[in-house]
Amino acid sequence: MRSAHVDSFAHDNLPPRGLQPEFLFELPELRFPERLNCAAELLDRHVAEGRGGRACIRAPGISWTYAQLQEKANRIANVLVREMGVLPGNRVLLRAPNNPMAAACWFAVMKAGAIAVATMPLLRARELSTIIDKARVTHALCEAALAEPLREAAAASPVLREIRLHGGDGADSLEAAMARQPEGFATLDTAAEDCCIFAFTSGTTGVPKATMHFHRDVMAICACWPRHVLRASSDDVFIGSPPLAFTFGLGGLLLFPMSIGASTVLLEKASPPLLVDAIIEHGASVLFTAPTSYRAMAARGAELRASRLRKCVSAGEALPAATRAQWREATGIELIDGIGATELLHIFISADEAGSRPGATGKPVPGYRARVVDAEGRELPPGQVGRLAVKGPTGCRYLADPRQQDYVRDGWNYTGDAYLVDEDGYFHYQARTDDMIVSAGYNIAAPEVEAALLMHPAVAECGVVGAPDAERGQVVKAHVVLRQGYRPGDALARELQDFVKATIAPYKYPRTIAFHDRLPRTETGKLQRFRLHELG
Ligand code: 3UK
Repeated sequence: MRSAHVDSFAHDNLPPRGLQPEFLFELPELRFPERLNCAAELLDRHVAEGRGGRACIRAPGISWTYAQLQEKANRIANVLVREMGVLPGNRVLLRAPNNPMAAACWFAVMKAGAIAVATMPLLRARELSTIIDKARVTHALCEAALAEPLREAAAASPVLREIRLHGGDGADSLEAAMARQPEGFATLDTAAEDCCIFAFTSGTTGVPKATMHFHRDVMAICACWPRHVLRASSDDVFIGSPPLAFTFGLGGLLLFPMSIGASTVLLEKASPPLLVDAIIEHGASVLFTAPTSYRAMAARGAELRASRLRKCVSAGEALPAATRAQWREATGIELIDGIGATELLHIFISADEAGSRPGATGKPVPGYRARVVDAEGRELPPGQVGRLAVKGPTGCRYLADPRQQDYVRDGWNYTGDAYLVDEDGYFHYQARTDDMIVSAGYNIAAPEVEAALLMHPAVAECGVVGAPDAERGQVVKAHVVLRQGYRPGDALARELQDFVKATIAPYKYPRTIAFHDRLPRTETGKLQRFRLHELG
């Protein structure tokens, strides 16, 4: 393989071959050429084949065609290469809310053969510093309104040379530089195995890990889940809440629509009420968001029934059966659940609307294999809970990180999830392996207790953890947010306890219940269980 990278940092820091997962390319659509640039495939190809006039990216007050996005990306790529001195293989940090310029910057980095390090808008200087140091970030493109923490982090970095701001004004803005540059740019002829993104894990605890992905990986995820499970069409309008810095959002809101010539709506703010408004206003038909957001949007089901919404994807957290039913009753739409991971880039177990089963995530996505194994890596029979192991065309490569050995063993990717497979080959999520509560010798999966609580009409949101207990080791504790019209108190706590006992095995019931106004969640919609422990 002849790399196009001049800066070999990524290549030099790949995990050793023996610690990398096995990669599978059995499907014909996964036989990629040796030379591949994902921007050529996802963007340039549409223009070259005469689809440049089609709508590509929409946002409040903005609508760009494929040709317009290409022109912006080309101009930015020229700024990167000619003005900022970005070399192929350099790391370019991206910091912006989901908006059209964020997408143009991402494609510019791909076109220049550099590596995009997208960051969550809410990160502060300290967190940005960790990322800049780890990824040896050399350059940054940043939304002006979010510049301050990045400037602070940059001041402490010997490697980060230049930050260019967009979305503000001034003679030194990215937009001013773009206007000086030509509208043409020859997308770099990269190797399929050249790195193009470092995606940091959204990890709820610990030092963040950087996952490394190739141009081929980006195209591989487009060829698997969207093509075989989602099956959207070029007339679909995609929309959703996950940040583009989260690979769930990058895939769902940018790569997948563009891989089929469809259009996407990028929203800087996508809280449940704003998301519903935007779905209606933009006539969106394919939605990506997390379970907690579906629960909050269900109240406006009647409006959504009258909209063009037709496909709804849930990921990031387990989808409780009650949430699936609530959404179907509210909107008439069956949710498409899928488990993905930053390490594997996108969804690898899922089910389409017709194949869905309440309480199950689904089956391995074509292109991937999955199994449930015991602590020694032996496959378990149906019905037994064990560790989830996955392999496919994408897989875990941590940037210079000893934790590679924990995630990849014998060629399989271990996601850290406890699962069981039923007799029909459906995979049922139980918990994160470290979220199993052990109470008086019983293993209790926190999400199972949460799913039961959510079936009670009083419960809007809940999070279950193991609280330390002298006698039982741990006891099940539930943190509950009530729906409007319900009052917290001992009577309701007892009612919820009895309800759980009648719904699942009685020993799993929460011995203590605390009521809250909201639960702590990450920017990606995940419950922060460690913070529930802190709530006491
Ligand atoms: C959990 C799920 C049950 C699971 C992601 C879609 O979430 C994504 O990536 P992260 O690296 O987290 C991975 C972990 O999150 N999880 C995700 N989806 C589900 N658990 N049911 C689900 N449907 O613990 C997994 O190991 O933040 C999701 C696409 C791309 C992604 N990066």
